[in-house]
Amino acid sequence: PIRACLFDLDGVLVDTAKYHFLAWKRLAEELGFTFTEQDNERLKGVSRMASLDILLEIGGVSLDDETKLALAEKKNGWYVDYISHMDESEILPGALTFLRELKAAGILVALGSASKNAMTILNNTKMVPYFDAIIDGTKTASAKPDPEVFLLGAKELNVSPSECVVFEDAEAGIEAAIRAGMRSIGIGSKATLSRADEVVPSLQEMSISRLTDIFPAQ
Ligand code: G16
Ligand code: MG
Repeated sequence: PIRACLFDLDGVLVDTAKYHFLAWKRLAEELGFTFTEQDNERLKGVSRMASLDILLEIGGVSLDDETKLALAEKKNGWYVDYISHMDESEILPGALTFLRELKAAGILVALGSASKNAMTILNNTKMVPYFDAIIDGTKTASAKPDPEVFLLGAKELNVSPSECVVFEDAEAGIEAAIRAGMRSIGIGSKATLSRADEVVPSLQEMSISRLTDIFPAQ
């Protein structure tokens, strides 16, 4: 049976990708090259330092580690400033309805995000009360596609991976779910999330009855 649902944050519950994009674009412009929305797709679900490496590769720039750390901090400063203005209106359609339905049914809920800023986002959007466990980038050593973030979630909820369903918008996140031995539902397009057990355009298409259709109890 399914006892727990684990949610990615950016791209599943909120659209913070647009703020990451604004901040990375600003950094790229300072460094003298352009960074497009299409380039930004490559950063989704990827950790901050790995994102910077991809950005620098796109710009054809190579820098030492100390400079890179300073640039990552600069980008994060801008990003933190953008997300400090977030509120409940930025929760993606269908997310709250589904979280409430899960809570009412006694299905456990965890966050599994790569972001070190997840708590700020959950606080500003008032989503904290929906979670039985919160695992974010401050608690993990290895980034997705490593399964660590989801395995820690299952551990904290006291459930086994086979009882968990992961909701993810990034390919690396689906891969992490598979490596964790969990079921997964992709949020977005079938083309990029082909390895997920099922793909839906948004959480608006999700409900417990849909979940049991996708994963019938054996
Ligand atoms: C999010 C975003 C990524 C971002 C990462 C780290 O992951 O999708 O673009 O680079 O977190 O964020 P921060 O710089 O705030 O630590 P997720 O796992 O919520 O999709
Ligand atoms: Mg994501």
